[in-house]
Amino acid sequence: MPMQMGFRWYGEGNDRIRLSDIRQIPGVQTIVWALHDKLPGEVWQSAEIEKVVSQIKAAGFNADVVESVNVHDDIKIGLPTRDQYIANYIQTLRNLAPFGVKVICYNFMPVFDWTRSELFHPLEDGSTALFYQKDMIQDDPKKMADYVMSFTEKYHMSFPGWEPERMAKLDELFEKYKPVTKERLWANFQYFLEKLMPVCHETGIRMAVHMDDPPWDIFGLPRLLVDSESIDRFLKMVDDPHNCLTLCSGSLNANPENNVAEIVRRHWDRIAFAHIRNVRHYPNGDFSEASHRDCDGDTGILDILRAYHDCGWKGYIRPDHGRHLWDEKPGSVRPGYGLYDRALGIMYMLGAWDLMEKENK
Ligand code: CS2
Ligand code: MN
Repeated sequence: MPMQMGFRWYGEGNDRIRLSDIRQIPGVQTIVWALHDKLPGEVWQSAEIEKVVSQIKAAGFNADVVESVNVHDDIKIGLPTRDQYIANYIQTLRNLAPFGVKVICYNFMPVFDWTRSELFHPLEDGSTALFYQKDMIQDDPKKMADYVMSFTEKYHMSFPGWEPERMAKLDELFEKYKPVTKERLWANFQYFLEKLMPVCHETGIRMAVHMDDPPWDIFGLPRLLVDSESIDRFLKMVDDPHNCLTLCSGSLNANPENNVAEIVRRHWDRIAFAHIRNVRHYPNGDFSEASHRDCDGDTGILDILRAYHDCGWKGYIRPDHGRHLWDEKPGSVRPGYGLYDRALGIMYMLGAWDLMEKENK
């Protein structure tokens, strides 16, 4: 099977974008989905899975990739309760497999998923994009969480990894993470994955960890998947073809030292899922997200696509965050997940890909 283009969809009633809209973007085969009302640690029931998968299939797509089945904090912290949460996670995998799910994207970041200081930062062309102002994300996690939560309240829109239920207990969560050094977190990660591998072998599901975003420690919380060395360590730690990566170009390239194309060439056979996102750096360490066009950012999108193509890579790929364009405004669009810029991103990626295919013939 060749590379498969995907599009992330938040589900009926939870996403203004309809499957029929996505159908009109050339080349999309896979809907990247999740049960977004599930809290980390809850079992996804077959009937709930069936409902969403049947909508996806009826619209003419496959439902091969789930993003994300979130990992409960107790597993990351390594509390005795983790075994029950791991058992629940395994049950979710077993429930997903009969519906043809092949890849699970997840992350292992303490407390927060992606972190930004601004969700609708104005760009020169009149669009807006997610923005990271370095000096805003230093010592006060509350301020940032309040900013994201005020958005959630105002627009009745919650984000995966930013569940209000968890954010309400931020102090408690930070307290629980206190003993979790970087090495402990690695050990807890290994424990989790080793428990999962047998069920991955049984079901064929590949676990694909997302890179940490941004790829450095924030608010004193350790982050693991931040560069080439840590990716090597991760893949060796559980050296199993079912232990894979979601290689997110924009997350990694938030640190301009990271060369994503090089990582693709080294580990393409362990990359189950590729996120393509472009980032523009400012000299003071701030960064903004950008269109997928290579020259609009500093991520090296064309080199990355060429690396995947050269390696004969056959995984799932999707445009990651895009800018908000035209009528996409706070309240009408999920930050980073508008229709237009991601659709443009797909056309850009497929344009480059088709040309490389043609040249190879
Ligand atoms: C996503 C991540 O929006 C994004 O940046 O790529 O939030 C991703 O879904 C999670 O980290 C995976 O668990
Ligand atoms: Mn990503």
